[in-house]
Amino acid sequence: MAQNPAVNDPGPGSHAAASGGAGPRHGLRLLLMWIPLSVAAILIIWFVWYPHLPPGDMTDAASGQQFDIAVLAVTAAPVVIGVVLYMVYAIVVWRARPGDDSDGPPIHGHTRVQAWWIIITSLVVLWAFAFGTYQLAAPGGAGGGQGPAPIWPLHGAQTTAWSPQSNDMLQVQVIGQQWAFTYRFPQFGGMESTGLELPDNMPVEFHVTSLDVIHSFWAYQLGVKADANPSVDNIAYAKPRQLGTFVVRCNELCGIWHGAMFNYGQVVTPAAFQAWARGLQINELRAGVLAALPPYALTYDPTVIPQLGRDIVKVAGITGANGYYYPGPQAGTPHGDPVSP
Ligand SMILES: [Cu+2]
Repeated sequence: MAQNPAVNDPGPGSHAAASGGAGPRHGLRLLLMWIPLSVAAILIIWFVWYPHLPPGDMTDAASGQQFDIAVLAVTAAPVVIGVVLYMVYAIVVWRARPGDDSDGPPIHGHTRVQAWWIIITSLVVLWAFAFGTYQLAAPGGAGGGQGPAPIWPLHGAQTTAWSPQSNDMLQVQVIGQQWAFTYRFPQFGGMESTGLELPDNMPVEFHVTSLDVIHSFWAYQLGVKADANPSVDNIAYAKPRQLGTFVVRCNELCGIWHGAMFNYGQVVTPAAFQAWARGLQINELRAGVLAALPPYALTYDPTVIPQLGRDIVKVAGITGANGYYYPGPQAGTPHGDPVSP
């Protein structure tokens, strides 16, 4: 292998200049370019990008996620800029000139550079770990489903009758089934609705469950996402802080109409919410809906809900998983019939 002629002997290429003490101070040059680029990137991320980042700031959970993304982007930007800047600098300054077939200078370990490399990368990783772990817990589990016994609850008073004047926790049961979400409100007589309204500036406790397969309750603007499993009471929290409309989507492939499994919700004033919920409760009481619904429970087994009546189960096929949504093989449909009930 050809040896580079003496390293101190300025050759025709740039290698010698790069390694010698007499050449330009590349580290300083890179630093002087890296600092203003990083500062500019951080300012742009924080003041221009951050306010528009998903998922917005409609709830405490959503704005927490928005903050996390902005902080991690600010952390990552100087690293990305450093890598790209070094690559561009190397291509421009250290590339071999035409006709230069010599090897680069032999490079040995550099204790100080290696030590700083390990220290800085370790600090960045530890920061991301500590920040991410803390932000996962606050506020109230960051809008994620925590299972039936949350270890990061949101502050709020647990009551049997919800009132807009105090800090009462609103309990909302989210029921997923193929292919719709419905919502039950135990503090309003177990009333069930097809749309979701929430009171502004009040803590909300979602109890997410399913009647059949696994769905996922994803209220994007609320920053809430929780799996809906049959016979599991999955709890998630959020506290709205803005009036407006939000979308609820199923985020777990759950069958042929999964893509159509969405509806809309609204954050309204606490008084408007109370009027809406009470109105529905009274209507459902009058119409006999409350009496026909199964008693409010944290989970349901649709195959044993006596209130539905056997005829309904046979005809409409609302038994959920392994039920009549997908009738098994029969005469004429040897592979089952996933379409007609
Ligand atoms: Cu679904």
